[in-house]
Amino acid sequence: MHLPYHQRLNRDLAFEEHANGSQSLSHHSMTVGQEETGDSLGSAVPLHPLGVKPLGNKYFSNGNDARKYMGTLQGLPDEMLIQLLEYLDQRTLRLFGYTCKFLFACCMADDIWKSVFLESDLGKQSSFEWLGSWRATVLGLSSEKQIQVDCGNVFSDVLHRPFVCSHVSLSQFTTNIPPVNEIDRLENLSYDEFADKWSKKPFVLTKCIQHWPVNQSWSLDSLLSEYSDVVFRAEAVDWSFKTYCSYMRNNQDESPLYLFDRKFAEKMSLTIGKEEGAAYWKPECFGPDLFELLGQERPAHRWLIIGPERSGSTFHKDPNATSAWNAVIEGAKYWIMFPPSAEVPGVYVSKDSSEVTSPLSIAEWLLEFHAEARKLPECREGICRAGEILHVPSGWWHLVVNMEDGIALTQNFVPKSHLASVLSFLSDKADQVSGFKQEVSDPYNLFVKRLAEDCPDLLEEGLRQLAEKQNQKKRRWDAVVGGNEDQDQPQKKSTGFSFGFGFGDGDDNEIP
Ligand SMILES: O=C(O)CCC(=O)C(=O)O
Ligand SMILES: [Fe+2]
Repeated sequence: MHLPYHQRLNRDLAFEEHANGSQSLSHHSMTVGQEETGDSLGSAVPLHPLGVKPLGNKYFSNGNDARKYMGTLQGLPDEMLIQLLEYLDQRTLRLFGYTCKFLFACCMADDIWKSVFLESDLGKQSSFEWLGSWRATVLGLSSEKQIQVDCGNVFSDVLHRPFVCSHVSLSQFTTNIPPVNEIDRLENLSYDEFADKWSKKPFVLTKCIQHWPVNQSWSLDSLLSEYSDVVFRAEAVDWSFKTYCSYMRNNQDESPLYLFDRKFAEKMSLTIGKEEGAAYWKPECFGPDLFELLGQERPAHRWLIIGPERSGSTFHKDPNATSAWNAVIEGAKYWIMFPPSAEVPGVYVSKDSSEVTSPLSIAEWLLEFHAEARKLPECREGICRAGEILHVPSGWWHLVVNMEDGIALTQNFVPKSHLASVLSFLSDKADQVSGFKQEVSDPYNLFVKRLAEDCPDLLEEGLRQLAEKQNQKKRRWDAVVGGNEDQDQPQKKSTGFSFGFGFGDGDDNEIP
């Protein structure tokens, strides 16, 4: 529940310069409240920059409600109003906001301006001046030109929630990890130890990447001075590193854009591997990576990851049933993980398990589901700090959040112990296979062919395990649908309902 405001502070209102030089809204001084946090937030969330309050606060107010001054539009729910605003062009959106306070607060919602930015000419440029918000950047408004209106009588969860999410303290989620949940931390491992005991468990290695040159030489500052004009991919945009850094260091987004680039080695002219002058190499303990047999035809497998505090990855499993390692060069990442068969609270998977339906933002998931998730016996949590590397076993669910601005390197791989899972994924979930170049039309058969040429014994064992997995699935299916149907692929029969198989070793129970 949201509690009423109890502190008060003064706030001066400023002018916003119109494009034509005139000014709107008069300058005056008002008081707005400092809010007290609700139970779920754990620690103080600062005042919304416009003074917008959660809906619940309306019932503690003196009846002065900005919604009353919206004319007929007050009949529309907040969600719908925001949706309508998404159809407006930037000029109309800006002017519409000057009609009343409630609409002003709606028209300031920066997510709407992010879409405006992406569709504008600026959205196609790789270098430009980032001015601290999407709206300011689109309109070219420096901070002294930005209007500040006291919206203390605007009560709206839709408007207030993103602000809470982008300011909630992460430490309440990343501390007090129950000891049984702690991801194992080891100094280092040999390949034999990994293969015998660790390939199906997450772990952090604290003394594994110390000798990587990048571990010593990379920092956000050093990358900025060396690669400021290199253009990297950050979700939907390709930005120069200097533009990304100015965004990273000054934004209020609930889900900040995450730099996730798979062509970084070419772009930065890096050599990766054990040769002279290499920037880093894959750790020996993870052993042979069977996707190396695919050479140039292997799917995308390594990424440079850079992001601000609060950026990260919402719950997902890594592609094509691959395993991964993730090495932190600067910063620290909080990981929360679940084995393949777990039902993760707040994560809703589509019937064919091909996608996570409407994933919540990281902050929303943490606020709504973290406490419940942490109590589950399968839950694993841990922090991977600079100079450490974390192992993500094939099929494991994971959510990752950066506790500080940081840099990481990640690589996906196929260890021998997960060959059958990867073969099973490539053959039984062909529609979900991802990351291969378009020319690779049949990844399963290509992989089988390469395995047959280079390591036939491994292939034989992998196919034997694959057949076993498929038989197991069929037996489970028969047990559920009553037995003697003549079908070899349970997925092919649609029954129009969905259920989960809560048994087995977990890496194959994703039948719809
Ligand atoms: O560092 C992160 O955000 C995690 C990345 C990740 O999970 C992935 O690349 O699959
Ligand atoms: Fe991942």
